[in-house]
Amino acid sequence: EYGMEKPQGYNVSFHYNPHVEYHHFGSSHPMKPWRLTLTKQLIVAYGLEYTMDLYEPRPASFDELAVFHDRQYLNFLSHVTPQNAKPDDPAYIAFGFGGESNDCPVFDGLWNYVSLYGGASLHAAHNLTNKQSDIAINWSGGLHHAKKNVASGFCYVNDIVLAIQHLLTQNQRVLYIDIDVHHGDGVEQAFESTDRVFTLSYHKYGNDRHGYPFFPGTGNITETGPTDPSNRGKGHCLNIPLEDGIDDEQYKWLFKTVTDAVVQKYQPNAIVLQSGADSLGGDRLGRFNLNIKAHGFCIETVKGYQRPILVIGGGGYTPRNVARTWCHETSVCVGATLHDNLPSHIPYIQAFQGSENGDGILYPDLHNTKRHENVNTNQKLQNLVAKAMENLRYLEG
Ligand code: ZLM
Ligand code: CA
Ligand code: ZN
Repeated sequence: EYGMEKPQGYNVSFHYNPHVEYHHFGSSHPMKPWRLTLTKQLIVAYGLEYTMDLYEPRPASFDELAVFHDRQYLNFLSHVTPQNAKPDDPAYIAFGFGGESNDCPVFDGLWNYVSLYGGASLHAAHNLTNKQSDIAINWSGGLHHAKKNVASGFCYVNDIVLAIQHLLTQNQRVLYIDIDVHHGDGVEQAFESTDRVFTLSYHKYGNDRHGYPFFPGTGNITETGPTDPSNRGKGHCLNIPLEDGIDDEQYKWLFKTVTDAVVQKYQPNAIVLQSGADSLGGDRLGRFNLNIKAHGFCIETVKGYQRPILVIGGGGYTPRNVARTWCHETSVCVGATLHDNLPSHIPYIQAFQGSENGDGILYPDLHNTKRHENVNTNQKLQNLVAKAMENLRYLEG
């Protein structure tokens, strides 16, 4: 109906187990797995499912997750329930649960949820190493804050680290790029002592007017990995700290300038792209002013490097715009163009209708300086790029 044809050249695979949708972090928690339901509905409504190989991956096993995570931590994750949780237990707190924020609640089916998104990223990574796909997509993954034995920032298991570990069995160098509005600290930390992974994160950084840092509080331009010159990981990390309100033109320029330089100097054999949608304008937790096509420009740019790519989700707290963005980015991966009027036969079409919700179109204007004034000046961004280029000189040896 929409005239989709399989474009030449790219084999794209889509890795998704719909059971992830049925998990709830709690009624007012910002992380809503049903945003994946909306995403899948848009992808199906536009006919994109016929342009990709679709897989429904099995959950990752305990042993597969233990390639990165501590077994004691996984033991805890696999047994804890809302009924048996002991919030005063020191182990509970040490594993990142509890505390006043309740960022990482214990909910029903937690273990099932983490093994599903972990399994999907692992399956996607396998498809790349088997050369079955050029681009493998898992919108349910991208949980970049999880540490080997600590849950953090809505992330319990780090599917990205697991996927990169698998890619390293066949690739000498893997580049990790993170456009989520938060710093990709868990991935950076996991590979801080190797030169076989380069981590690059773009994010909001700095304190709010009450002096509280934007989560997780790390990722300044000066943080480039270990400082000890005998550590192989030295210089193999680049952080791009940004301020509130960055707009499309600034972000696109910055992303292309810096990422082009990293790819040219590091020469990765494979790329993992975390495409967190909380960097869009209008996100419930984010602070940027990006439109969907500017966010998608990052995927287009990375596709242009002609390396195997694992595309994964991440944050994104205004579900209708998460769905729009990831549908658009799926179309970018397969090389299709989508019309702006949403197909009418979408089950949850009301989520996209009305002036507050984007008027039934795929690309509503999300730029809103009333919500977040742009305090990034072009001069500040130029200075940032100059510092980034300076940091990259370390790669020349
Ligand atoms: N305060 N409920 C991004 C992870 C961001 C930690 C600041 C007290 C929330 C947030 C949870 C329902 C990714 C922090 C917060 C609140 C310490 C964060 C539960 C609202 C709610 O309503 C909420 C009771 C909750 C959490 C807001 N948490 C907003 N921002 C961050 C974590 C994850 O996008 O990067 C990848 C998926 N946490 O700022 C505090 C430090 C406690
Ligand atoms: Ca980021
Ligand atoms: Zn985020």
